[in-house]
Amino acid sequence: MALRAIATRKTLANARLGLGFVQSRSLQTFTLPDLSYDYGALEPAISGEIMQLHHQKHHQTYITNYNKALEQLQDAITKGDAPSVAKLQSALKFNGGGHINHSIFWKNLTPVSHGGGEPPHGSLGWAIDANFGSLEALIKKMNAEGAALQGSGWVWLGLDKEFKRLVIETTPNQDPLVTKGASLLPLLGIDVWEHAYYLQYKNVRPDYLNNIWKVVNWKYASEVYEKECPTERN
Ligand code: MN3
Repeated sequence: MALRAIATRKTLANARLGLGFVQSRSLQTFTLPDLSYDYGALEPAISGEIMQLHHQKHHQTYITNYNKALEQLQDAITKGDAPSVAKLQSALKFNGGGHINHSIFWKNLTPVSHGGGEPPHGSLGWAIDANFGSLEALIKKMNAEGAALQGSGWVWLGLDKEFKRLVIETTPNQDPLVTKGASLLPLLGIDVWEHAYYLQYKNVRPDYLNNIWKVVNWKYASEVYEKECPTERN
């Protein structure tokens, strides 16, 4: 995730700590991560127009509003303004979640020429078979849950780090997977907001869900899984 440390605009002149100096604090803000492929490279599964708007406009807006909320949060904390701290929580969850989720989503996709849609090899492939019966069964289940999700949200393949098992979950709005459990690690997230498919698929979310698997980057999901559940070598 792109991180940038900037000095806050306000030098915290009233944050004297009784030690005779003024503590200068910095605020970490976020920037739009680059994609590792061109906007049009996922066609025909996802159009270049969708990818460009989704990345440059939608994701950027979550980041802009997240940074704003973080700045306001720091301000409110400095002032001991508890009501403002409480009021900011929903903006932090929504925009911070939007940034977290989209940063994962871009890595979950890759052009066919770079292995998009190639089934996972190794331990993630075995875990999928053990948990769901087959990759086809997993896809069917995620598509069904994604299609049934009311309004906007995400459908996830996650790893429960505590029990070392795979789970399928959905989250509403921009809630990140961790809101469903602290031990849940996202391997693959599919954005089912209309902005992710409407320009190409109109109201037919199931067609978008069927086609997105052609550009899913299972290599990324496998790497995240392997890191958490290293293959035992005999
Ligand atoms: Mn989106």
